Amino acid sequence: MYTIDKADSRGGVREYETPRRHTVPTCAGAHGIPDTLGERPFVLLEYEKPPTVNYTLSDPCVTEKPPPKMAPSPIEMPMLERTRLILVGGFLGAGKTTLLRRAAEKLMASGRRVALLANDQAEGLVDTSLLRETGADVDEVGGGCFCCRFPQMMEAVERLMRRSRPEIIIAEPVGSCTDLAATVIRPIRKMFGEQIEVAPLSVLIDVHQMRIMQDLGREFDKRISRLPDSVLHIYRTQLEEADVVVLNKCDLVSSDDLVALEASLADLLGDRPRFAISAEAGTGVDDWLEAIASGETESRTARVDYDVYAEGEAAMGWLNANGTVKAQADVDWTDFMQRLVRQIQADIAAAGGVVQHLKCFLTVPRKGHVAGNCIDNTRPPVIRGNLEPSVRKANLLVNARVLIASETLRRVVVDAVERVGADTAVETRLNVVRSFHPDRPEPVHRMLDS
Ligand SMILES: Nc1nc2c(ncn2[C@@H]2O[C@H](COP(=O)(O)OP(=O)(O)O)[C@@H](O)[C@H]2O)c(=O)[nH]1
Ligand SMILES: [Mg+2]
Repeated sequence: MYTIDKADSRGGVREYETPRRHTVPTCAGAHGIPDTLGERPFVLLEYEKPPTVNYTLSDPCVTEKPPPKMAPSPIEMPMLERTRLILVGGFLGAGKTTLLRRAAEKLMASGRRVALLANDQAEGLVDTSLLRETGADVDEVGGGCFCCRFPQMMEAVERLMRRSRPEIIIAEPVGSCTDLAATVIRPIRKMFGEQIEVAPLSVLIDVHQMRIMQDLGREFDKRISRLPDSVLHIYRTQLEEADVVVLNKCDLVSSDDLVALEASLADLLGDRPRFAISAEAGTGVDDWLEAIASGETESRTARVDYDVYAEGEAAMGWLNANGTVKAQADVDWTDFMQRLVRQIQADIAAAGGVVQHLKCFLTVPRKGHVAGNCIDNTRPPVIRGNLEPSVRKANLLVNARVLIASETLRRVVVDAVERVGADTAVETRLNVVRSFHPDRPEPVHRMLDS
């Protein structure tokens, strides 16, 4: 049980119930900031009484954006006194980033100030680049999930609040992360409740992932899903703590299939609010936004077994790489991206891996981008965006989350990038390649009581 008393806030030793029970000394002063933050300023983390953040137009840190020229609001949302934090969880590839983009566009078109927060186990995120294209202010927490990097998350929230004074911040936790209610939502409500209001927790599951859950419900042969039980534990606990469940990619199934999938969701979740949407097409997104526009999260505690959760995360090889591509002549960059994603996907399958999410991104600042995505070993990649054939140099990002050994993943990606370069007469260079297995989740806080 988490307790906080006056002795804590005067710099004593606070005990947290974390997966591996340990004590966290609040030696960085009354703020409880882990030593790793050193002397860096951190305004929001006041435990006893969070300071009221009064931003004025004369505040030199505030960049006042011109009011958006927008159509009248189609989204019904009350005026907000506190910054509203909308967390959108869900497994890798469920469509969180796509939904964040869509939601930000809609809210900004309604005249709302919106900021977005991405999160990953390492830096160099495709998602951050994609989110920036909405025109919203974007920040990123790298190097670990929100729960294990809670102070960094709140630093990023503060940066966003100072930079663009958002009414709404939409945040996307790492797709393999669960137990958000206990490790992120309750700590925020407890420590920053005066400034931040946490919306009902939305958890996305796409129609393919829902089929896996549906089949498991029918005691279907688990091997078909090719997912270890530890990974399915993450799927289950993510849904368990959801206030609102969003079934995404409904454009990919027939209306009969959709009825069946929704019925399975109802079996799993009882009468919890559910939405069937297509984040890509925008269908159903307004209804979801209106539903989470008011009210606060119930913060339900999921029954997370940290040993199994850690095993599920560690089953995944994680790779973030960045580099450049250069061409001497015109190149069809969409075709290049198609080949690149297909090659990596095929090589991963040949090496015995199972793709959870593979994202590649080619970008030329202010000129455009091409993004390639695939979420399993077999479905063809989805390619979006455009780069003119005359582009001679672009930046390349590769993010891969795969059930495979991280060293194998590294070799596969490096070789595939080189091979596709050679086949297309494009000079490819990877400057930084980080590949690893996520560490055991060690949340900074874990509050099991509402
Ligand atoms: N058909 C379809 N594809 C979608 C939809 N939403 C997302 N996607 C695709 O699913 C893939 C993963 O999406 P992304 O937003 O990156 O997932 P995340 O890992 O949860 O952030 C991408 O190829 C998206 O284009 C949708 O509503 N319909
Ligand atoms: Mg994402």
